[in-house]
Amino acid sequence: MGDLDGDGLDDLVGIAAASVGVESRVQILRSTGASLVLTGEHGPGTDFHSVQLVDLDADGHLDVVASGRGETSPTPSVVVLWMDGDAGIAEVTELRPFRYSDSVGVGDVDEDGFLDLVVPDVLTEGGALVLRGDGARSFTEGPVVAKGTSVGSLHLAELTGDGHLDLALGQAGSLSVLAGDGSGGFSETFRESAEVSLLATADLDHDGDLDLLGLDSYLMWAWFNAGDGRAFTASRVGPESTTWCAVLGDLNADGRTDLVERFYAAGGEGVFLHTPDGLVASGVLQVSAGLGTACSIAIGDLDGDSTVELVESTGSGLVLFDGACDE
Ligand SMILES: [Ca+2]
Ligand SMILES: [Ca+2]
Ligand SMILES: [Ca+2]
Ligand SMILES: [Ca+2]
Repeated sequence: MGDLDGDGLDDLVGIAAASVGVESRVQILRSTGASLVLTGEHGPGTDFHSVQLVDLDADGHLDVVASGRGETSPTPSVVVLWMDGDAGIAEVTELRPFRYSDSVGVGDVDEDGFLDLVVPDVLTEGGALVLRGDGARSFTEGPVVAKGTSVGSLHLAELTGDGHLDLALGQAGSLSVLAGDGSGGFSETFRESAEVSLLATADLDHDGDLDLLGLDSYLMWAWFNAGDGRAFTASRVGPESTTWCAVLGDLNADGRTDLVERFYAAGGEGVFLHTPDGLVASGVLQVSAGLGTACSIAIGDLDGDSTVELVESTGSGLVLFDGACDE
């Protein structure tokens, strides 16, 4: 979610999931405060799995980075929708095909003032490819990080405390952290055995550094940063149940990151809310049957009441939890 038209209300960018014979589409849904109106659509064309909203060309309007896993379709699996500031699509850039490219890192890794992309690239050389942005809607292929490895999940964040963006990689059989040098290069500072997907970062223990969060064998783990990105302490968080997806956000406006998980539960599937203070579980927000295995949760303020809403895609529609997250 993000404010695409500058009216102060968060708008929604979603993925209309693929079905048999139909590929997925990215849909732009503008919030009027009372309802959501479809204002743009891209696709079908690839199996989109995730979207990110970021102003890539620095024109003051949020743009959309949509990415897919590239498993069912060899078509471009990373697409940038350049938005017009009124929740419409002004221009589309389709990058070349990747595979498992649903987690795209966005940040200025070479510190030239323009945002860059880092994309897992199992299809060609392995590792993750740096795509340097020029601020004018085009990208130049840069170095391949961790060449030859199978990267399934990736997250770009400052983990080492030196001000340069670093990379966390969920590779086949390992979790690793690579320190960025500020010019687009990365070198490994940490590695341990794990099979991590859905990598994310947040300061989970409120000690001033970003920690790692991810799924290992469908269970949520946190890796607490010692501060320099070289040592992390692994700790289980969340329900002892298969988790499909998760999202981080500040649900109760206390300035601390909360975690919402979609997980398998007896009688259906649940949405689990972690409150702050060391990720102590606060319990099940909702358990309902028939949510399906499609995985999409978003947090934002759709109606402008200054409390966030939690939106769940059910595969057949959207479920909205409005301001339901006070402790
Ligand atoms: Ca923009
Ligand atoms: Ca850059
Ligand atoms: Ca760093
Ligand atoms: Ca921390």
